[in-house]
Amino acid sequence: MYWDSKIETMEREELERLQYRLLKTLVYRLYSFSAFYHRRMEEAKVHPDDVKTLSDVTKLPFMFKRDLRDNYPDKLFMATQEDLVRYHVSSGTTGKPTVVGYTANDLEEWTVSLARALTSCGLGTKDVIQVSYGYGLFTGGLGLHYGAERIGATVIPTSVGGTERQIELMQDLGATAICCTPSYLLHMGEAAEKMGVSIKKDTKLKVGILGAEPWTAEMRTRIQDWLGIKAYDIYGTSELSGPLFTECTEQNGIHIWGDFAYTEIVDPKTGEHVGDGEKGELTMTILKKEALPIVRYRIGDITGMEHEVCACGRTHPRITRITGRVDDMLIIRGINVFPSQIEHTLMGIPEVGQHFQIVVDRKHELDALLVRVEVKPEAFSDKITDLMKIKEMVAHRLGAALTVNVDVELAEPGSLPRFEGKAKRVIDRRKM
Ligand code: DLL
Repeated sequence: MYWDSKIETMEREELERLQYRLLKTLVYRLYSFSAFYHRRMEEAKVHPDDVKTLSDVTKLPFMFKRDLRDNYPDKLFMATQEDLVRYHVSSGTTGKPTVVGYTANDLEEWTVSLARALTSCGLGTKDVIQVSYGYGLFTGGLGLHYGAERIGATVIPTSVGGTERQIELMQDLGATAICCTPSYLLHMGEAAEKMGVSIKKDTKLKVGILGAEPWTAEMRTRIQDWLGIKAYDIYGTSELSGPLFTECTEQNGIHIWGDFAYTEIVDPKTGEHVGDGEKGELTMTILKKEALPIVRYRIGDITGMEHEVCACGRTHPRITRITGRVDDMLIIRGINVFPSQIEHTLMGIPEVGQHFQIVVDRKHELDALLVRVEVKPEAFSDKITDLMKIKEMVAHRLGAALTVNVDVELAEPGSLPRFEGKAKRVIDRRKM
């Protein structure tokens, strides 16, 4: 159990005073000791003395992924190699990777954040936690490993892959929780069934800590019903340290520890703040990071923020489920389509399975959107007429939800790709 009631249930005003103190210290440190931030602040004509309240954070310049890439590998670091105790490297979907360095204090802050988060999911010393995120340069495995050990749980460090062995160990060692991507858990559930194992009936699994990729509320319902677990959303990015924040047992938004991060949601076009609850681009300042400070970092993920106190008693702000990335949006004949809208619609159709693929192409100079989706084994009868009806219905539902024409291909159960890490469901041939 890792429950810091003094911090986690702090009044909002008190938390904001603490954030202001941390921000002020950070800004002075950066202005004095970082050539990069000093130059950026001069360009923005802001001096640390101008930060007089927490809302003055908006005077500070934004930071983008390209700033990290342009300064590859370690030009933004504010710690010497002697002070660093670890590197993680994100592969990045495009361009150069980003390298993150950690001091011992950075690892400690990261571990505490996750220890609080896992506790808020009801986990503790009685739990056996299987960590099936990749161990290595990716932050998922090691991050959750240390967080889980800190709450006194017993860790099974399986990492990704070797799915049959994962299922055997889950049974033999009595795993009560699993940490992995939602798509890997779907794959594991199916692999277990092929081995004659029902995760719901034949294992002790009761909790999933699932994230590192977008997934919808409908997918959560399916996973929970199928596997008999409670599935919690976990969020983070390598630049912020790694996986950091989760929902609590209320499953009502991801708690962002305010003593760790100051969160803003901005309009991706104007950079202005949006209202409470409104969707925009997640922007974060990590208040205590030593080796690689992160200030007003435009993460690119789309979400909204709430400030109401959670029913669990925690007072820190919460963000809603990430619905996609600013750069994930597909523009189909001028209409904006997010992959999450497609998942949302598909998962509301009982005849289809959990696996799908989105293919965008250009045909006769026009964008064409194709959705391939597996049908459930029970719907995959030999009656062609039934399948035709399902196909038409899926195309109709998607067309209505997205307001663009969608071609649908029904795929046989088990025929679309499965993923051990982050799923790659979109193939945009226009970019190839
Ligand atoms: O994915 C860190 C992580 C590990 C998070 C394990 C959760 C669990 P990166 O590889 O740097 O770090 O990728 C970060 O993944 O900007 C989002 O676009 C996406 N992402 C992460 N968690 C979620 C989530 C890790 N819960 C990028 N929902 C982020 C939606 C997520 N997208």
